[in-house]
Amino acid sequence: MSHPSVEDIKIKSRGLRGTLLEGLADPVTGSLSFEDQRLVKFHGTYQQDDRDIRDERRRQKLEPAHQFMIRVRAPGGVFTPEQWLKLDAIATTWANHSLRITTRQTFQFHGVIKRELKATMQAINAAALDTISACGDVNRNVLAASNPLQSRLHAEVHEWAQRLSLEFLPKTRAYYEIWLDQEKLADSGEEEDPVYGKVYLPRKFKMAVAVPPTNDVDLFANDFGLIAVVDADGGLAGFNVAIGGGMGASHGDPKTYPRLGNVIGFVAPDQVLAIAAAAVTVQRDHGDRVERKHARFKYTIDEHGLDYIVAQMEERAGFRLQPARPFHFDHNGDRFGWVEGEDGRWHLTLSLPTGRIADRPGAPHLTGMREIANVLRGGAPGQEFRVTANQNLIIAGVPAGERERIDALVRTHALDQENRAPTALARASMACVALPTCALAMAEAERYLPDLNAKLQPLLEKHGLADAPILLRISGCPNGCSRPYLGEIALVGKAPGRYNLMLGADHRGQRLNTLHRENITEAQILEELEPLFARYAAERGQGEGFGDFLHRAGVVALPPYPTHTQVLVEPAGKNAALGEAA
Ligand code: SRM
Ligand code: SF4
Repeated sequence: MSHPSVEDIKIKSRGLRGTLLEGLADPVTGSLSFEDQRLVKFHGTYQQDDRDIRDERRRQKLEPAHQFMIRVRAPGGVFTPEQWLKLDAIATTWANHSLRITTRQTFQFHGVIKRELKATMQAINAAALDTISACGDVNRNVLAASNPLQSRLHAEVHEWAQRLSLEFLPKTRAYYEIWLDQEKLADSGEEEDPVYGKVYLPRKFKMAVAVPPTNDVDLFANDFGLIAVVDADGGLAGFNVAIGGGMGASHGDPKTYPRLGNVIGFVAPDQVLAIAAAAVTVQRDHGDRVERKHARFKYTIDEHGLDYIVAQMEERAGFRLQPARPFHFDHNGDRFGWVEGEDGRWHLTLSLPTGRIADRPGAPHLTGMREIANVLRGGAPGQEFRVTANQNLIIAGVPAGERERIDALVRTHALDQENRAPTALARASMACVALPTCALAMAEAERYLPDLNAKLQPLLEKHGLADAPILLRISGCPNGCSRPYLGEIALVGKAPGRYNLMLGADHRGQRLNTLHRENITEAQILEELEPLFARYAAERGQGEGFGDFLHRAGVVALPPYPTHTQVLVEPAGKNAALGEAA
Protein backbone atom coordinates (compact mmCIF):
# COMPACT_ATOMS: atom_id res chain seq x y z
CA MET A 1 0.00 0.00 0.00
CA SER A 2 1.43 3.38 -0.89
CA HIS A 3 1.38 6.05 1.79
CA PRO A 4 0.13 9.61 1.31
CA SER A 5 2.78 12.30 0.90
CA VAL A 6 3.80 14.42 3.87
CA GLU A 7 2.35 17.44 2.02
CA ASP A 8 -1.06 15.70 1.85
CA ILE A 9 -0.87 14.61 5.47
CA LYS A 10 -0.20 18.19 6.60
CA ILE A 11 -3.07 19.64 4.55
CA LYS A 12 -5.58 17.10 5.81
CA SER A 13 -4.39 17.18 9.41
CA ARG A 14 -6.84 19.81 10.80
CA GLY A 15 -4.00 21.85 12.24
CA LEU A 16 -1.66 18.93 13.06
CA ARG A 17 -4.35 16.96 14.93
CA GLY A 18 -4.83 13.99 12.59
CA THR A 19 -6.03 11.00 14.59
CA LEU A 20 -3.46 11.49 17.34
CA LEU A 21 -5.97 11.40 20.18
CA GLU A 22 -7.41 8.09 19.00
CA GLY A 23 -3.97 6.64 18.20
CA LEU A 24 -2.59 7.47 21.64
CA ALA A 25 -5.59 5.80 23.28
CA ASP A 26 -5.29 2.58 21.24
CA PRO A 27 -3.95 -0.08 23.66
CA VAL A 28 -3.45 -2.77 21.01
CA THR A 29 -0.23 -1.39 19.56
CA GLY A 30 2.72 0.64 20.82
CA SER A 31 2.77 2.43 17.48
CA LEU A 32 0.91 5.30 15.82
CA SER A 33 -0.52 5.24 12.28
CA PHE A 34 1.79 6.24 9.41
CA GLU A 35 0.10 9.65 9.10
CA ASP A 36 0.20 10.34 12.85
CA GLN A 37 3.88 9.41 12.99
CA ARG A 38 4.50 12.29 10.56
CA LEU A 39 2.26 14.70 12.48
CA VAL A 40 3.54 13.89 15.95
CA LYS A 41 6.96 15.28 14.94
CA PHE A 42 5.46 18.78 14.87
CA HIS A 43 4.59 18.20 18.53
CA GLY A 44 8.25 17.45 19.29
CA THR A 45 8.33 13.68 19.37
CA TYR A 46 9.44 10.87 17.02
CA GLN A 47 8.33 7.28 16.99
CA GLN A 48 11.39 5.02 17.02
CA ASP A 49 12.21 1.44 17.90
CA ASP A 50 15.17 -0.12 19.67
CA ARG A 51 17.30 -1.29 16.73
CA ASP A 52 19.53 -3.43 18.97
CA ILE A 53 16.63 -5.84 19.48
CA ARG A 54 14.80 -5.35 16.17
CA ASP A 55 15.92 -8.64 14.58
CA GLU A 56 15.29 -10.65 17.72
CA ARG A 57 11.74 -9.30 18.00
CA ARG A 58 11.15 -10.04 14.34
CA ARG A 59 12.28 -13.64 14.91
CA GLN A 60 9.86 -13.87 17.83
CA LYS A 61 7.10 -12.46 15.60
CA LEU A 62 6.65 -9.47 17.92
CA GLU A 63 6.08 -5.91 16.74
CA PRO A 64 9.22 -3.73 17.00
CA ALA A 65 9.98 -2.34 20.47
CA HIS A 66 8.26 0.97 19.70
CA GLN A 67 9.29 3.91 21.80
CA PHE A 68 9.36 7.67 21.47
CA MET A 69 12.11 10.25 21.47
CA ILE A 70 11.00 13.62 22.84
CA ARG A 71 12.84 16.86 22.07
CA VAL A 72 12.38 19.91 24.27
CA ARG A 73 12.05 23.39 22.73
CA ALA A 74 14.58 25.54 24.55
CA PRO A 75 15.68 28.57 22.50
CA GLY A 76 19.24 29.45 23.50
CA GLY A 77 19.43 26.34 25.70
CA VAL A 78 19.02 27.85 29.18
CA PHE A 79 17.48 25.92 32.12
CA THR A 80 17.00 26.90 35.75
CA PRO A 81 18.18 24.48 38.47
CA GLU A 82 14.50 23.79 39.26
CA GLN A 83 13.86 22.87 35.62
CA TRP A 84 16.93 20.66 35.64
CA LEU A 85 15.58 18.69 38.59
CA LYS A 86 12.26 18.20 36.82
CA LEU A 87 13.94 17.07 33.59
CA ASP A 88 16.03 14.64 35.62
CA ALA A 89 12.87 13.25 37.25
CA ILE A 90 11.26 12.79 33.82
CA ALA A 91 14.35 10.97 32.52
CA THR A 92 14.33 8.57 35.44
CA THR A 93 10.56 8.05 35.58
CA TRP A 94 9.55 7.70 31.92
CA ALA A 95 12.64 7.70 29.73
CA ASN A 96 15.85 5.65 29.59
CA HIS A 97 17.50 7.32 32.61
CA SER A 98 19.52 9.71 30.52
CA LEU A 99 19.36 13.31 29.36
CA ARG A 100 20.83 13.78 25.90
CA ILE A 101 22.20 17.25 25.09
CA THR A 102 21.65 17.83 21.37
CA THR A 103 23.66 19.75 18.80
CA ARG A 104 20.87 22.35 18.85
CA GLN A 105 21.19 23.28 22.52
CA THR A 106 18.40 21.30 24.04
CA PHE A 107 17.58 17.93 25.61
CA GLN A 108 16.16 14.78 24.16
CA PHE A 109 14.56 11.96 26.09
CA HIS A 110 14.72 8.49 24.60
CA GLY A 111 12.72 5.33 25.27
CA VAL A 112 9.32 6.72 26.30
CA ILE A 113 6.51 4.26 25.55
CA LYS A 114 3.26 5.32 23.92
CA ARG A 115 1.01 4.89 26.91
CA GLU A 116 3.27 7.16 28.97
CA LEU A 117 3.86 9.75 26.26
CA LYS A 118 1.12 12.08 27.38
CA ALA A 119 2.15 12.00 31.04
CA THR A 120 5.71 12.77 29.96
CA MET A 121 4.59 15.72 27.83
CA GLN A 122 2.57 17.02 30.77
CA ALA A 123 5.56 16.71 33.08
CA ILE A 124 7.67 18.70 30.59
CA ASN A 125 4.96 21.35 30.61
CA ALA A 126 4.96 21.38 34.41
CA ALA A 127 8.64 22.34 34.17
CA ALA A 128 7.55 25.46 32.22
CA LEU A 129 8.93 23.95 29.02
CA ASP A 130 7.31 22.56 25.91
CA THR A 131 8.16 20.58 22.79
CA ILE A 132 6.17 22.52 20.18
CA SER A 133 8.03 22.79 16.88
CA ALA A 134 11.08 20.95 18.19
CA CYS A 135 10.69 18.75 15.08
CA GLY A 136 8.60 18.99 11.88
CA ASP A 137 8.42 21.31 8.86
CA VAL A 138 8.62 24.48 10.92
CA ASN A 139 11.19 26.75 12.54
CA ARG A 140 13.20 24.51 14.90
CA ASN A 141 14.93 25.23 18.19
CA VAL A 142 16.71 28.57 17.80
CA LEU A 143 20.38 28.59 18.77
CA ALA A 144 22.07 31.41 20.65
CA ALA A 145 25.69 31.97 21.63
CA SER A 146 26.40 30.42 25.01
CA ASN A 147 29.02 33.12 25.46
CA PRO A 148 29.78 32.82 29.18
CA LEU A 149 31.74 36.04 29.55
CA GLN A 150 29.50 38.91 28.50
CA SER A 151 26.47 38.59 30.75
CA ARG A 152 24.56 41.53 29.27
CA LEU A 153 25.14 40.48 25.68
CA HIS A 154 24.31 36.88 26.49
CA ALA A 155 21.00 37.94 27.98
CA GLU A 156 20.28 40.05 24.90
CA VAL A 157 21.01 37.39 22.27
CA HIS A 158 19.22 34.81 24.37
CA GLU A 159 16.20 37.11 24.33
CA TRP A 160 16.44 37.24 20.52
CA ALA A 161 16.46 33.45 20.31
CA GLN A 162 13.29 33.41 22.45
CA ARG A 163 11.60 36.05 20.32
CA LEU A 164 12.42 34.28 17.06
CA SER A 165 11.20 31.00 18.46
CA LEU A 166 7.89 32.48 19.69
CA GLU A 167 7.35 34.46 16.51
CA PHE A 168 7.46 31.30 14.39
CA LEU A 169 5.46 28.91 16.54
CA PRO A 170 2.50 27.41 14.65
CA LYS A 171 -0.82 28.99 15.64
CA THR A 172 -2.73 25.70 15.95
CA ARG A 173 -3.88 24.82 19.46
CA ALA A 174 -3.55 21.12 18.70
CA TYR A 175 -0.66 20.71 21.16
CA TYR A 176 -2.69 22.08 24.06
CA GLU A 177 -5.74 19.96 23.23
CA ILE A 178 -3.90 16.69 22.64
CA TRP A 179 -1.23 16.74 25.32
CA LEU A 180 -2.56 19.12 27.96
CA ASP A 181 -6.26 18.24 27.73
CA GLN A 182 -7.22 21.85 27.14
CA GLU A 183 -10.72 22.49 25.90
CA LYS A 184 -11.46 22.68 22.18
CA LEU A 185 -12.34 26.19 21.07
CA ALA A 186 -14.80 27.06 18.31
CA ASP A 187 -12.06 27.35 15.69
CA SER A 188 -10.40 24.02 16.57
CA GLY A 189 -8.73 22.72 13.45
CA GLU A 190 -9.41 25.97 11.55
CA GLU A 191 -6.99 28.40 13.20
CA GLU A 192 -5.59 30.99 10.80
CA ASP A 193 -1.82 30.80 10.52
CA PRO A 194 -0.41 33.71 8.52
CA VAL A 195 3.10 32.23 8.36
CA TYR A 196 2.53 28.51 7.95
CA GLY A 197 -0.99 28.32 6.48
CA LYS A 198 -2.18 24.72 6.16
CA VAL A 199 0.92 23.41 4.40
CA TYR A 200 3.62 24.56 6.82
CA LEU A 201 7.12 24.77 5.33
CA PRO A 202 8.45 22.37 2.70
CA ARG A 203 11.00 21.17 5.28
CA LYS A 204 12.57 22.03 8.61
CA PHE A 205 13.98 25.57 9.00
CA LYS A 206 16.79 26.49 11.38
CA MET A 207 17.90 29.77 12.93
CA ALA A 208 20.88 30.79 15.07
CA VAL A 209 22.29 33.91 16.72
CA ALA A 210 26.08 34.21 17.11
CA VAL A 211 28.25 36.68 19.01
CA PRO A 212 31.71 37.14 17.44
CA PRO A 213 34.46 36.22 17.94
CA THR A 214 32.88 32.88 18.95
CA ASN A 215 30.89 30.89 16.44
CA ASP A 216 29.79 28.27 18.98
CA VAL A 217 26.44 27.90 17.21
CA ASP A 218 27.98 27.03 13.81
CA LEU A 219 25.98 29.88 12.38
CA PHE A 220 26.69 29.07 8.72
CA ALA A 221 25.06 25.64 9.07
CA ASN A 222 21.67 27.32 9.61
CA ASP A 223 18.98 28.38 7.14
CA PHE A 224 18.91 31.84 8.74
CA GLY A 225 21.58 33.29 11.00
CA LEU A 226 22.16 36.54 12.85
CA ILE A 227 25.69 37.69 13.66
CA ALA A 228 25.64 40.26 16.47
CA VAL A 229 27.40 43.54 15.73
CA VAL A 230 28.36 45.49 18.81
CA ASP A 231 28.53 49.29 18.95
CA ALA A 232 31.21 51.42 20.58
CA ASP A 233 29.51 51.22 24.01
CA GLY A 234 29.28 47.44 23.93
CA GLY A 235 25.56 47.58 23.08
CA LEU A 236 23.89 45.74 20.26
CA ALA A 237 24.01 47.78 17.01
CA GLY A 238 22.22 45.12 14.98
CA PHE A 239 23.00 41.94 13.10
CA ASN A 240 24.58 40.73 9.91
CA VAL A 241 22.20 38.27 8.28
CA ALA A 242 23.29 34.96 6.76
CA ILE A 243 21.00 32.63 4.80
CA GLY A 244 21.17 29.22 3.17
CA GLY A 245 23.27 27.03 5.45
CA GLY A 246 22.54 23.34 5.90
CA MET A 247 24.41 20.09 6.40
CA GLY A 248 22.12 17.28 5.20
CA ALA A 249 23.14 15.20 2.17
CA SER A 250 22.47 11.68 0.85
CA HIS A 251 25.16 9.25 -0.23
CA GLY A 252 25.34 9.03 -4.02
CA ASP A 253 22.89 11.87 -4.70
CA PRO A 254 24.78 14.87 -6.10
CA LYS A 255 21.63 16.98 -5.95
CA THR A 256 22.10 17.05 -2.17
CA TYR A 257 25.09 18.63 -0.45
CA PRO A 258 26.15 20.53 2.66
CA ARG A 259 26.28 24.26 2.15
CA LEU A 260 27.44 27.23 4.19
CA GLY A 261 25.24 30.29 4.57
CA ASN A 262 25.87 33.53 2.64
CA VAL A 263 26.13 36.83 4.48
CA ILE A 264 23.60 39.06 2.71
CA GLY A 265 23.61 42.32 4.68
CA PHE A 266 23.02 44.11 7.96
CA VAL A 267 19.77 44.88 9.82
CA ALA A 268 18.97 47.03 12.84
CA PRO A 269 17.33 45.25 15.80
CA ASP A 270 13.87 46.58 14.91
CA GLN A 271 14.15 45.00 11.45
CA VAL A 272 15.04 41.51 12.64
CA LEU A 273 11.57 39.97 12.84
CA ALA A 274 10.59 41.32 9.42
CA ILE A 275 13.67 39.96 7.67
CA ALA A 276 13.33 36.60 9.43
CA ALA A 277 9.66 36.39 8.38
CA ALA A 278 10.70 37.26 4.84
CA ALA A 279 13.21 34.38 4.77
CA VAL A 280 10.69 31.91 6.17
CA THR A 281 7.89 32.89 3.78
CA VAL A 282 10.16 33.02 0.70
CA GLN A 283 11.17 29.44 1.51
CA ARG A 284 7.52 28.53 2.18
CA ASP A 285 6.49 29.81 -1.26
CA HIS A 286 9.53 28.82 -3.35
CA GLY A 287 10.81 25.65 -1.66
CA ASP A 288 10.49 22.26 -3.36
CA ARG A 289 7.20 20.62 -2.34
CA VAL A 290 7.77 17.45 -4.37
CA GLU A 291 11.19 16.10 -3.45
CA ARG A 292 11.65 16.31 0.34
CA LYS A 293 15.37 15.59 0.11
CA HIS A 294 15.66 18.70 -2.02
CA ALA A 295 13.33 20.94 -0.07
CA ARG A 296 15.68 22.90 2.19
CA PHE A 297 16.21 26.67 1.82
CA LYS A 298 19.81 26.11 0.62
CA TYR A 299 18.52 24.38 -2.53
CA THR A 300 15.83 27.03 -3.08
CA ILE A 301 18.61 29.64 -3.02
CA ASP A 302 20.85 27.73 -5.42
CA GLU A 303 17.92 27.03 -7.74
CA HIS A 304 16.66 30.61 -7.97
CA GLY A 305 19.95 32.45 -7.38
CA LEU A 306 20.98 34.36 -4.27
CA ASP A 307 20.19 37.79 -5.76
CA TYR A 308 16.62 36.79 -6.59
CA ILE A 309 16.03 35.38 -3.11
CA VAL A 310 17.49 38.47 -1.40
CA ALA A 311 15.36 40.75 -3.61
CA GLN A 312 12.27 38.71 -2.67
CA MET A 313 13.15 38.98 1.00
CA GLU A 314 13.67 42.75 0.79
CA GLU A 315 10.35 43.19 -0.98
CA ARG A 316 8.50 41.21 1.69
CA ALA A 317 10.34 42.91 4.55
CA GLY A 318 9.67 46.36 3.04
CA PHE A 319 13.26 47.64 3.30
CA ARG A 320 16.69 47.18 1.73
CA LEU A 321 19.40 45.44 3.69
CA GLN A 322 22.34 47.64 4.64
CA PRO A 323 25.82 46.48 3.57
CA ALA A 324 27.14 43.77 5.89
CA ARG A 325 29.48 45.00 8.65
CA PRO A 326 32.90 43.38 9.07
CA PHE A 327 33.08 40.58 11.60
CA HIS A 328 35.55 37.97 12.71
CA PHE A 329 35.08 34.49 14.16
CA ASP A 330 38.09 32.86 15.76
CA HIS A 331 36.63 29.47 16.68
CA ASN A 332 33.45 27.43 16.87
CA GLY A 333 34.22 25.48 20.04
CA ASP A 334 33.50 26.00 23.71
CA ARG A 335 35.85 27.43 26.33
CA PHE A 336 36.29 24.95 29.20
CA GLY A 337 36.83 25.36 32.93
CA TRP A 338 35.93 28.35 35.12
CA VAL A 339 35.78 31.88 33.81
CA GLU A 340 34.68 35.01 35.63
CA GLY A 341 31.79 36.90 34.04
CA GLU A 342 31.66 40.70 33.79
CA ASP A 343 29.20 40.71 36.71
CA GLY A 344 31.73 38.97 39.01
CA ARG A 345 29.94 35.63 38.94
CA TRP A 346 31.55 32.48 37.64
CA HIS A 347 30.79 30.07 34.82
CA LEU A 348 32.06 26.51 34.56
CA THR A 349 31.99 24.74 31.19
CA LEU A 350 32.11 20.96 31.42
CA SER A 351 32.97 18.66 28.55
CA LEU A 352 30.59 15.72 28.65
CA PRO A 353 31.24 12.72 26.41
CA THR A 354 28.81 12.99 23.47
CA GLY A 355 26.41 15.04 25.56
CA ARG A 356 24.76 11.99 27.16
CA ILE A 357 24.17 12.58 30.86
CA ALA A 358 23.61 9.22 32.55
CA ASP A 359 24.90 7.27 35.54
CA ARG A 360 27.64 4.91 34.37
CA PRO A 361 30.06 2.84 36.49
CA GLY A 362 32.64 5.27 37.84
CA ALA A 363 30.89 8.25 36.22
CA PRO A 364 27.54 8.99 37.91
CA HIS A 365 26.90 12.11 35.85
CA LEU A 366 23.12 12.23 36.23
CA THR A 367 23.41 12.00 40.01
CA GLY A 368 26.23 14.55 40.07
CA MET A 369 24.26 17.09 38.07
CA ARG A 370 21.23 16.52 40.29
CA GLU A 371 23.35 17.37 43.33
CA ILE A 372 24.73 20.49 41.64
CA ALA A 373 21.18 21.58 40.72
CA ASN A 374 20.23 21.10 44.38
CA VAL A 375 23.09 23.39 45.44
CA LEU A 376 22.05 26.08 42.94
CA ARG A 377 18.27 25.94 43.33
CA GLY A 378 16.58 28.99 44.73
CA GLY A 379 19.58 31.16 43.84
CA ALA A 380 19.65 34.56 42.16
CA PRO A 381 18.43 34.89 38.55
CA GLY A 382 21.21 33.92 36.14
CA GLN A 383 22.26 30.98 38.30
CA GLU A 384 21.44 28.51 35.57
CA PHE A 385 22.50 25.71 33.26
CA ARG A 386 23.29 26.44 29.63
CA VAL A 387 23.69 23.66 27.12
CA THR A 388 25.89 24.43 24.15
CA ALA A 389 25.51 23.53 20.49
CA ASN A 390 28.73 21.54 20.91
CA GLN A 391 26.89 19.24 23.36
CA ASN A 392 28.64 20.63 26.42
CA LEU A 393 27.27 22.09 29.60
CA ILE A 394 27.82 25.40 31.34
CA ILE A 395 27.04 25.86 35.02
CA ALA A 396 26.50 29.61 34.87
CA GLY A 397 26.18 32.50 37.29
CA VAL A 398 27.81 30.80 40.27
CA PRO A 399 28.74 33.11 43.19
CA ALA A 400 32.44 32.90 44.04
CA GLY A 401 31.60 31.37 47.42
CA GLU A 402 29.94 28.32 45.82
CA ARG A 403 32.79 27.40 43.47
CA GLU A 404 34.50 25.04 45.84
CA ARG A 405 31.30 23.12 46.53
CA ILE A 406 30.62 22.74 42.79
CA ASP A 407 34.22 21.68 42.15
CA ALA A 408 33.95 18.97 44.79
CA LEU A 409 30.76 17.61 43.20
CA VAL A 410 32.34 17.69 39.74
CA ARG A 411 35.30 15.74 41.10
CA THR A 412 33.37 13.13 43.06
CA HIS A 413 31.02 12.46 40.14
CA ALA A 414 33.78 12.42 37.49
CA LEU A 415 31.86 15.11 35.64
CA ASP A 416 34.62 16.32 33.37
CA GLN A 417 34.93 13.38 30.96
CA GLU A 418 34.82 10.03 32.68
CA ASN A 419 37.59 9.38 35.18
CA ARG A 420 40.51 10.93 33.40
CA ALA A 421 41.51 14.43 32.56
CA PRO A 422 39.69 15.30 29.36
CA THR A 423 41.93 15.28 26.33
CA ALA A 424 41.93 18.15 23.87
CA LEU A 425 40.56 15.75 21.26
CA ALA A 426 37.70 14.55 23.48
CA ARG A 427 36.75 18.13 24.25
CA ALA A 428 36.66 19.07 20.58
CA SER A 429 34.76 16.03 19.36
CA MET A 430 31.09 15.51 18.80
CA ALA A 431 28.85 12.65 17.67
CA CYS A 432 25.21 12.35 16.71
CA VAL A 433 22.91 9.88 18.47
CA ALA A 434 22.78 7.21 15.71
CA LEU A 435 22.25 3.62 16.99
CA PRO A 436 20.26 2.20 18.64
CA THR A 437 17.45 4.76 18.43
CA CYS A 438 17.92 6.63 15.16
CA ALA A 439 15.98 4.99 12.34
CA LEU A 440 18.31 6.48 9.72
CA ALA A 441 21.67 5.42 11.21
CA MET A 442 23.92 3.41 8.92
CA ALA A 443 26.78 3.16 11.44
CA GLU A 444 27.48 3.86 15.11
CA ALA A 445 28.32 7.39 16.24
CA GLU A 446 27.59 8.30 19.90
CA ARG A 447 28.47 4.84 21.19
CA TYR A 448 31.61 4.64 19.06
CA LEU A 449 33.16 8.07 19.69
CA PRO A 450 34.83 7.23 23.05
CA ASP A 451 36.48 4.13 21.51
CA LEU A 452 37.69 6.03 18.49
CA ASN A 453 39.07 8.81 20.67
CA ALA A 454 40.90 6.23 22.77
CA LYS A 455 42.57 4.90 19.61
CA LEU A 456 43.43 8.28 18.14
CA GLN A 457 44.85 9.70 21.36
CA PRO A 458 48.00 7.51 21.45
CA LEU A 459 48.70 8.41 17.81
CA LEU A 460 48.44 12.08 18.64
CA GLU A 461 50.65 11.62 21.70
CA LYS A 462 53.25 9.73 19.68
CA HIS A 463 53.62 12.82 17.49
CA GLY A 464 53.57 15.36 20.32
CA LEU A 465 50.03 16.47 19.49
CA ALA A 466 48.35 15.57 22.78
CA ASP A 467 47.19 19.16 23.26
CA ALA A 468 46.09 19.82 19.67
CA PRO A 469 42.34 20.64 19.81
CA ILE A 470 41.51 18.90 16.54
CA LEU A 471 37.84 19.16 15.70
CA LEU A 472 36.51 15.62 15.24
CA ARG A 473 32.89 14.92 14.34
CA ILE A 474 31.07 11.66 13.66
CA SER A 475 27.65 11.13 12.15
CA GLY A 476 26.01 7.76 11.67
CA CYS A 477 24.72 8.77 8.23
CA PRO A 478 25.12 11.67 5.79
CA ASN A 479 22.23 13.70 7.26
CA GLY A 480 24.90 15.40 9.31
CA CYS A 481 23.32 15.89 12.73
CA SER A 482 26.74 16.41 14.37
CA ARG A 483 27.54 18.93 11.59
CA PRO A 484 30.34 16.63 10.41
CA TYR A 485 31.05 18.62 7.25
CA LEU A 486 32.47 21.31 9.55
CA GLY A 487 34.92 18.90 11.22
CA GLU A 488 38.67 19.11 10.62
CA ILE A 489 38.34 15.31 10.72
CA ALA A 490 34.93 13.75 10.20
CA LEU A 491 33.51 10.27 9.87
CA VAL A 492 30.22 9.91 8.05
CA GLY A 493 28.57 6.51 8.39
CA LYS A 494 28.11 4.32 5.29
CA ALA A 495 27.49 0.86 6.76
CA PRO A 496 28.17 -0.90 10.08
CA GLY A 497 31.83 -0.22 10.89
CA ARG A 498 32.44 1.75 7.68
CA TYR A 499 32.71 5.48 7.21
CA ASN A 500 33.58 8.16 4.69
CA LEU A 501 36.62 10.04 5.98
CA MET A 502 36.24 13.78 5.44
CA LEU A 503 39.10 16.21 6.08
CA GLY A 504 39.94 19.89 6.11
CA ALA A 505 37.28 22.14 7.63
CA ASP A 506 38.57 25.09 9.62
CA HIS A 507 37.76 25.52 13.31
CA ARG A 508 35.69 28.63 12.75
CA GLY A 509 32.72 27.03 10.99
CA GLN A 510 33.56 28.90 7.78
CA ARG A 511 34.99 26.17 5.52
CA LEU A 512 33.49 22.78 4.73
CA ASN A 513 35.65 19.69 4.61
CA THR A 514 36.18 17.36 1.64
CA LEU A 515 35.74 13.65 1.06
CA HIS A 516 39.18 12.09 1.51
CA ARG A 517 38.53 8.31 1.52
CA GLU A 518 35.25 6.51 0.95
CA ASN A 519 33.68 3.62 2.88
CA ILE A 520 36.68 2.64 5.01
CA THR A 521 37.11 0.71 8.25
CA GLU A 522 38.57 1.86 11.57
CA ALA A 523 41.94 0.29 10.79
CA GLN A 524 42.06 2.16 7.47
CA ILE A 525 41.00 5.41 9.14
CA LEU A 526 43.87 5.16 11.65
CA GLU A 527 46.26 4.23 8.85
CA GLU A 528 45.20 7.30 6.85
CA LEU A 529 45.41 9.67 9.78
CA GLU A 530 48.71 8.74 11.38
CA PRO A 531 51.00 9.98 8.57
CA LEU A 532 48.94 13.19 8.44
CA PHE A 533 49.45 13.70 12.19
CA ALA A 534 53.19 13.13 11.67
CA ARG A 535 53.35 15.74 8.90
CA TYR A 536 51.20 18.19 10.87
CA ALA A 537 53.49 17.86 13.89
CA ALA A 538 56.60 18.46 11.76
CA GLU A 539 55.37 21.14 9.37
CA ARG A 540 52.59 23.14 11.05
CA GLY A 541 52.91 26.87 11.43
CA GLN A 542 52.45 28.81 14.66
CA GLY A 543 48.82 28.37 15.79
CA GLU A 544 47.89 26.65 12.52
CA GLY A 545 44.88 24.33 12.83
CA PHE A 546 44.91 20.79 11.43
CA GLY A 547 42.34 21.58 8.73
CA ASP A 548 44.17 24.74 7.65
CA PHE A 549 47.43 22.78 7.50
CA LEU A 550 45.87 20.07 5.32
CA HIS A 551 44.85 22.76 2.84
CA ARG A 552 48.22 24.51 2.84
CA ALA A 553 50.02 21.20 2.43
CA GLY A 554 47.78 20.33 -0.52
CA VAL A 555 46.43 17.17 1.15
CA VAL A 556 42.86 18.35 0.58
CA ALA A 557 41.26 20.89 -1.73
CA LEU A 558 38.01 22.83 -1.43
CA PRO A 559 34.94 20.66 -1.91
CA PRO A 560 33.21 20.63 -5.32
CA TYR A 561 29.88 22.04 -4.07
CA PRO A 562 29.20 25.65 -3.05
CA THR A 563 30.97 26.45 0.19
CA HIS A 564 30.57 30.21 0.32
CA THR A 565 33.62 30.84 2.37
CA GLN A 566 33.90 34.29 0.84
CA VAL A 567 32.12 35.86 3.78
CA LEU A 568 33.34 39.21 4.98
CA VAL A 569 36.16 38.42 7.34
CA GLU A 570 38.00 41.02 9.33
CA PRO A 571 41.68 40.20 9.87
CA ALA A 572 42.13 38.80 13.38
CA GLY A 573 43.46 41.36 15.79
CA LYS A 574 42.04 44.60 14.45
CA ASN A 575 38.35 44.44 15.19
CA ALA A 576 38.36 40.96 16.55
CA ALA A 577 37.38 41.95 20.04
CA LEU A 578 33.79 42.62 20.97
CA GLY A 579 32.77 46.21 21.24
CA GLU A 580 34.79 47.27 18.22
CA ALA A 581 32.38 47.13 15.33
CA ALA A 582 33.70 48.94 12.30
FE1 SRM B 1 19.11 15.60 12.97
C1 SRM B 1 16.98 13.58 11.33
C2 SRM B 1 18.99 13.66 15.67
C3 SRM B 1 20.66 18.03 14.75
C4 SRM B 1 20.10 17.11 10.05
N1 SRM B 1 18.08 13.95 13.43
C5 SRM B 1 17.21 13.28 12.64
C6 SRM B 1 16.48 12.18 13.41
C7 SRM B 1 15.22 12.77 13.98
C8 SRM B 1 16.23 10.86 12.64
C9 SRM B 1 14.92 10.69 11.94
O1 SRM B 1 14.49 11.57 11.16
O2 SRM B 1 14.31 9.64 12.15
C10 SRM B 1 17.54 11.91 14.52
C11 SRM B 1 17.00 11.33 15.83
C12 SRM B 1 18.07 10.49 16.49
C13 SRM B 1 17.71 10.05 17.85
O3 SRM B 1 17.52 8.83 18.05
O4 SRM B 1 17.65 10.86 18.76
C14 SRM B 1 18.23 13.25 14.58
N2 SRM B 1 19.59 15.86 14.88
C15 SRM B 1 19.54 14.89 15.84
C16 SRM B 1 20.24 15.32 17.09
C17 SRM B 1 19.62 14.78 18.37
C18 SRM B 1 21.71 14.91 16.98
C19 SRM B 1 22.52 15.01 18.25
O5 SRM B 1 23.21 14.03 18.50
O6 SRM B 1 22.49 16.00 18.94
C20 SRM B 1 20.16 16.85 16.92
C21 SRM B 1 18.89 17.43 17.50
C22 SRM B 1 18.83 18.88 17.28
C23 SRM B 1 17.74 19.59 18.02
O7 SRM B 1 17.79 19.64 19.24
O8 SRM B 1 16.86 20.18 17.35
C24 SRM B 1 20.13 16.96 15.41
N3 SRM B 1 20.11 17.33 12.49
C25 SRM B 1 20.79 18.12 13.38
C26 SRM B 1 21.65 19.01 12.68
C27 SRM B 1 22.62 19.99 13.32
C28 SRM B 1 22.06 21.38 13.43
O9 SRM B 1 20.86 21.60 13.23
O10 SRM B 1 22.85 22.26 13.74
C29 SRM B 1 21.50 18.75 11.33
C30 SRM B 1 22.28 19.40 10.17
C31 SRM B 1 21.84 20.78 9.87
C32 SRM B 1 20.74 20.77 8.85
O11 SRM B 1 19.57 20.64 9.24
O12 SRM B 1 21.04 20.85 7.66
C33 SRM B 1 20.52 17.69 11.23
N4 SRM B 1 18.58 15.42 11.03
C34 SRM B 1 19.16 16.08 9.97
C35 SRM B 1 18.62 15.56 8.75
C36 SRM B 1 18.98 16.05 7.31
C37 SRM B 1 18.12 17.17 6.88
C38 SRM B 1 18.33 17.52 5.43
O13 SRM B 1 18.46 18.69 5.12
O14 SRM B 1 18.32 16.62 4.60
C39 SRM B 1 17.72 14.53 9.10
C40 SRM B 1 16.90 13.65 8.16
C41 SRM B 1 15.61 14.26 7.81
O15 SRM B 1 15.23 15.33 8.28
O16 SRM B 1 14.92 13.62 6.99
C42 SRM B 1 17.74 14.46 10.54
FE1 SF4 C 1 20.59 9.65 12.82
FE2 SF4 C 1 22.02 10.25 10.69
FE3 SF4 C 1 21.24 12.18 12.34
FE4 SF4 C 1 23.09 10.51 13.13
S1 SF4 C 1 23.29 11.92 11.38
S2 SF4 C 1 21.29 11.12 14.32
S3 SF4 C 1 22.51 8.64 12.17
S4 SF4 C 1 19.92 10.95 11.10
